[in-house]
Amino acid sequence: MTKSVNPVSYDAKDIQVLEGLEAVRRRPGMYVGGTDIKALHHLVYEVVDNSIDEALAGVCDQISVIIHPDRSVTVEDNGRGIPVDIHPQRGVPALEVVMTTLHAGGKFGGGSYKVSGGLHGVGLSAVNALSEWFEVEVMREGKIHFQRYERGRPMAPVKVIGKTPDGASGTRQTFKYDETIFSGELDYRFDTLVQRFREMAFVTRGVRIRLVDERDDHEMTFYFEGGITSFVRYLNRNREALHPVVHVEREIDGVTIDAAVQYTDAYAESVYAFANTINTIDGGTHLTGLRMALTRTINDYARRSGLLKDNDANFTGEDTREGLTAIISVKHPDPQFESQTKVKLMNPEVQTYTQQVVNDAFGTFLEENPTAAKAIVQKCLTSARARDAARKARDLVIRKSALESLTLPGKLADCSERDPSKSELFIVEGESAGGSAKQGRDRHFQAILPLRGKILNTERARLDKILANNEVKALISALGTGIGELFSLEGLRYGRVVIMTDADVDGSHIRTLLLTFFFRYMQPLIENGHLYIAQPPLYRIQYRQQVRFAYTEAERELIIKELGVSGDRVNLQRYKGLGEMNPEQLWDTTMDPANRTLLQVSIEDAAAADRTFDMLMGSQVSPRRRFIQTHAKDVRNLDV
Ligand code: 0RA
Repeated sequence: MTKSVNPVSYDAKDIQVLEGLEAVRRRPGMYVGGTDIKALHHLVYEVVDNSIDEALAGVCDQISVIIHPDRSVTVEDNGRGIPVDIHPQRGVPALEVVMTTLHAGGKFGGGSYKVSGGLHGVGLSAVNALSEWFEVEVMREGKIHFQRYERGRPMAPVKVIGKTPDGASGTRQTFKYDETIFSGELDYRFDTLVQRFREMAFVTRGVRIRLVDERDDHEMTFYFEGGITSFVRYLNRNREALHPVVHVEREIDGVTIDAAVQYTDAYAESVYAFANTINTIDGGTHLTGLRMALTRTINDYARRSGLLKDNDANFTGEDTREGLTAIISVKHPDPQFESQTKVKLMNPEVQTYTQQVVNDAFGTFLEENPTAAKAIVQKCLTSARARDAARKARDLVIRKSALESLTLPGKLADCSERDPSKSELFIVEGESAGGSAKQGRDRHFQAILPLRGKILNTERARLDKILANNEVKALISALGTGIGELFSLEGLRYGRVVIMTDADVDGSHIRTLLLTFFFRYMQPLIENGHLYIAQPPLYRIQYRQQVRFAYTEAERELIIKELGVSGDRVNLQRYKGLGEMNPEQLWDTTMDPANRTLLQVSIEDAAAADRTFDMLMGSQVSPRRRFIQTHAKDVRNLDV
């Protein structure tokens, strides 16, 4: 490294800062997990996490996130504002320290700063380093302070640019990710952000999170007065509850335990665990604590009340989970996670605390509400009896499907390539789309499996019913892997499995069902990157001899602009389904490896679909219909 010969501008600390930011830019993977679309969303989460921390501290109740058309993002809160007083060691405003020093967060403003996040917790400085530009406005003590950074470096000292309205305070941050670092066709996905902010709003009671998408003028606001009690009601809105939501919130040793529990008449379990507002999809000690407490209190109650007789066995954990909907959300000053990608909370003390808190609250609830308690125990009894029978039936189906997979289904249009690493299977919905796909494909390496209509439109679909479904059986046979415990990648006949459905509500419903199926029965297929979603275009745009395809609304406008004619002189066709495309168009736009875009499905995508599926299934028909209709104009909402 060359020595700095400039005596005025840099001292040792500044050099450290620049080296820190340079390290982030050189190895973004270490700080935000990569340079792909997921990492891009992490930038937003990181910035929002800081505002959520203000909300958790009880000094902020409004957060706005705005996605601008130029792909910059604004995050605004009405918290106390990032401190701007001069930092004693560094001699610059604290704001600048936060923005330029790695992991600066915990080091000032009291040890308790930074509760949310924690998974990535890399701080604003990492986002700053990875942004082409980053502007901060702080409203504090009557003044508006401003600073702009480019690629992590301040362009000028913090400057006062105005007065705040009476008593107002807060922070507004706008940043544009650096396109030299995050490359490729990247853009924010509204639905991905919606999912995250909805959850954050649920587990941070009283905060209002507004998400605005200026790209297509569309916004959503999340505010849940009841916190996770609202969350449980929301999850159960299509189910019959056996009792009101049981809620408890308590702090032990600086750890806040927030739990909400409600049993329903459904079969499935819907339990979600959060640590510092992050959805810990792999669970952890908080989830274990919750489950153990429920099993234990229900067993205790059932014994004491004589509902379980002396020679009856205790309920197992599984018995007490059928029909259970619950949220466990903990806030921990020092969360330990299993690893970067697997989201699992490891702090051992959290299990003890959670168990204690839920034991007390749920035990008391059962004692004081005998009618509800009896209904819950009854449910567990039924579940225990059904479990043996169900397990036997299910094993039979799994074994049978393994046998049946020896014969290929009749409607599979197979390819000639036998090497799985070179072949692809398109799962296509509907007869006409299946026809186009069969004609349009390259039969050397592309196989087509058409599925008929709503493959699994079963209310409260039980696992064995799903597996017995003919369409699903065909799918299992075509893949050659078996399912469940008998799944093996060795038998996989196609290296790429592509779900190709219409861009409408039915299409996204079927996609959700398929993703759920793969998530539950063929997880290794997803984990090993074999599952994809095809991206058919939304529009065909023709002007004289030129034909172009647009995959998003924004792209449609861009193309029309590029063609240099007014919108009404082009011939615009909106594809309502794959079946409307002729075979050549389907090949050109969606199937040809040289032109197409495939979305690789991650395990998080599939888990999210599984949750959506959970919401789609319910015992009452009309609310389910309502869910689908409310989202009908926003198809991408199901496109998790
Ligand atoms: C450190 C200390 C204090 C507030 C913050 C940071 C803070 C950070 C961010 C980031 C986005 N919005 C924010 N709002 C506040 C507390 C300062 C005090 O005691 O007044």
